[in-house]
Amino acid sequence: MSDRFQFSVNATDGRARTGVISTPRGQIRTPAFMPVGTAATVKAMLPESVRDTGADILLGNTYHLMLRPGAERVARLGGLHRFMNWDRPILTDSGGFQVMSLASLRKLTEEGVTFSSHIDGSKHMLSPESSMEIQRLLGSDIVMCFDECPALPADDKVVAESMRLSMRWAQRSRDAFGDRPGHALFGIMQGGVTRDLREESASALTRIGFDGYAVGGLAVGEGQEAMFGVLDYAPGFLPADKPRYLMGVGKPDDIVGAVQRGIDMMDCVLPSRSGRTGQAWTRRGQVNIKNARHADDPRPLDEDCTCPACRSYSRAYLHHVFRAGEMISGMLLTWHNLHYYQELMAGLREAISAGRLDGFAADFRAMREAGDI
Ligand code: PRF
Ligand code: ZN
Repeated sequence: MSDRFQFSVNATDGRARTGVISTPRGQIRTPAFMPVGTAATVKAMLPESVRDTGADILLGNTYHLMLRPGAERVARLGGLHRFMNWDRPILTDSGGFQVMSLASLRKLTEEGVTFSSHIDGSKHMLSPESSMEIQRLLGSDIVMCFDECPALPADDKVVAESMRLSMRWAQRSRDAFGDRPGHALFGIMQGGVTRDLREESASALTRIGFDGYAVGGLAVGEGQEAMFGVLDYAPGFLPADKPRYLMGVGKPDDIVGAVQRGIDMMDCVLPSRSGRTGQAWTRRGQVNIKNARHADDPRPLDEDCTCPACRSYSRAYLHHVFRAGEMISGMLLTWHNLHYYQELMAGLREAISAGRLDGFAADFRAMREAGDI
C-alpha cells in the first residue's frame, strides 16, 4: 500500500483515461463512482455490502456531519472511517454546496457563509479555514476546497464574481490545509457554462496547485447537452496527470458521456436515493417497481445481474415489499442500483483499457433503446 497519494493513468482511449489512485487506505480504480454516504452511512446498506458492489471510495458531507453528530465528536470517536466502519478511502465535500441547497437564513460574505441548520435552526458559520478543519477532524482522505456554486441559469456577471470568490477561497483552502502526507486536497473549477470563465478558473487553480481537480457547478439545472458542451473543453484545461472529478453526476448516460470526455471520478445520490423510491436502473433502462405490471412477474429485475436482489427475488416480491413499505425494499433496490453503477464503471474501465470505449458506449445506448423492461 502506498503511503502517499498518487495517481497513475494506465491507458487512454480518446479523451478517456483509466488508472489507479493510490492512497494509504487503499486503491481507487478510475473511472470511479463514489456512492454517497452523507450522514456517515450509505442509506440502507452495510459498509461491507457497499464494498461488495465494487465501490473503492465513499463520499461524506462536511455540512451534515458538522451539524450532527459534530466533527469534534467524530474525531473523539476515532474519525469517520472508524465511526462508520468503512476503512477504505473517503472523500468529503466541503459544505458550501449543501448550505446553499439545504440551510436557511444564508448569508454569504468574503469571509464565508453563515446559515441556520436545516435540522434545528441553530446558527453556524463555514469558511475555507473551518471547512478544512472539519474535514481534518473527520479524517477525510480526499478533502474538497470550500467553494460556492451558483444555480444555473445565471447572468455571466454573477457567475464570474462567484467563480472569482471560489478561487480566492481555493487559495485560502490550500493555505489552511497545509502539508498532510497521505491526504489530498482537490480544487474545484467553477464558471458555469462560459468557456472563458472555466479557463480562468482552471488557470487560477493550477497556479495554486492541487492533488486533483473537480469540475463543479454542473448538473445544476443546465441540462445534459449544456453540461456535455462544457465537458467538451473543461477537462482539457486541467493537468492531465491529476484526477478529474465531476461533482454530483449523474444518471448512467451522464456518466458514460463524462468518462468519454476525460472525467475520472463521479458521485451521485441517484442510485441510492432512487432505490428508496422504487426506481431501479438496469442496462435496459429504468424500471419503476411500483408499477402494477410487476405484481405477478416471477422474473428477476434483471436476468443478467448478479446482485442479491436479482439473484434471489422476483419482480413480484420487490413490487410487494415496496407497496407494503417494508424496509427490505430500499435495501434490495439500493444494492441493485449500486451494483449496476459499479458494473458500469468496471465496463468503462475495461473498454478504455481495450481501446474500445466508443463501441462500449454505442452498445450501452443501443441496449437502453431496445427497451423491453
Ligand atoms: N461544489 C461542491 N460540491 C458540489 C458541487 C459543486 O459545484 C456540485 C455541482 N454539481 C455538486 N456537489 N463543493
Ligand atoms: Zn440486480
